[in-house]
Amino acid sequence: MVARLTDGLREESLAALPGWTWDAERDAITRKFEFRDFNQAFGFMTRVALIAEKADHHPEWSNVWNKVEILLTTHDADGLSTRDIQMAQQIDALLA
Ligand code: H2B
Repeated sequence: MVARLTDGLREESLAALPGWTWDAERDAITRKFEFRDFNQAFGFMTRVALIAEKADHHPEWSNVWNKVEILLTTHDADGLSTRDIQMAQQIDALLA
C-alpha cells in the first residue's frame, strides 16, 4: 500500500513541478499539453503509456486533436502519492 502525501511533501514536490496544478477536490495533479498536431499528441501519449505500463501506474487523460490533458492521482492511496510525482517528472522529461 502506497501512502498519500502529506501537505508539506505535496507542496515541496509541486514547487519542483511548475507545469502541474493541484486539484484539491481529487487530491490530484493536472497538466495540459499542446502539440503541433494530432500525430505529435498521440506520439506523446504513446510514450506516456509505455512509462505507465512499466510503472504500473496509469494516468487519467483526455485528448482533443493536438491537446492532451493528464490527471495523476493514486487510487490505491485515495489521493496523491510519490508515484504521481515520479510519473509527472518522467512525463516532463519526455518534453525536455
Ligand atoms: N494507477 C493509478 N493511477 N493508481 C493506482 O492506484 C494504480 C494504477 N494501481 N495502476 C495499480 C494500477 C493497481 O491497480 C495494480 C493492481 O497494481
